[in-house]
Amino acid sequence: MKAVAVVMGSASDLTRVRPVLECLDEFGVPCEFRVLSAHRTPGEVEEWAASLEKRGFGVVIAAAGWSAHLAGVVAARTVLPVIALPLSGGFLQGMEALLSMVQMPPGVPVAAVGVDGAKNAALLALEILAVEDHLLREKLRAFREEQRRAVLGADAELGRLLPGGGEP
Ligand code: RP5
Repeated sequence: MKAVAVVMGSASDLTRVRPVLECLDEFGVPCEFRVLSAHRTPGEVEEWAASLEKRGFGVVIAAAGWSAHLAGVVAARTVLPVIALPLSGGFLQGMEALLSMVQMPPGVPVAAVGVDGAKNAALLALEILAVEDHLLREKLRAFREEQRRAVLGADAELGRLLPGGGEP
């Protein structure tokens, strides 16, 4: 099974990034997790990103806040798919990070999820790995089914509790 490489720009990002690690762990998918900054440790980011493909990683998640160029810098050094996770916490509540990430100039793309969309970043990474991993695909299908049941359970429960709720 290929692994997921996860990087965040600062230790101060951990609270918002933790759901990535929890989700990958729930699915039993290995990951490497680093704190590296595009502007404070540019050499190390480049070296790390350039090493990923030959070390068996299949996809990268790069999380950062403020004017977030980490995902783009990582993408510049690898042809592995890079998922950009913009984080809130900056002056513009994550809008600056979102735009920095989603508006990559043509030629070196990153796939951006929503602000603080850590769980979606992890799920998207899993879906990318699942293209070549039948077992992981089955786990993702089971997860979707769990969600379906949870919504239908809530629907039935509210139908019992509230006037007008539930099926006629
Ligand atoms: C970004 O700058 C980091 O991803 C973090 O979100 C933000 C602030 O970093 P610290 O000053 O808290 O280290 O590079």
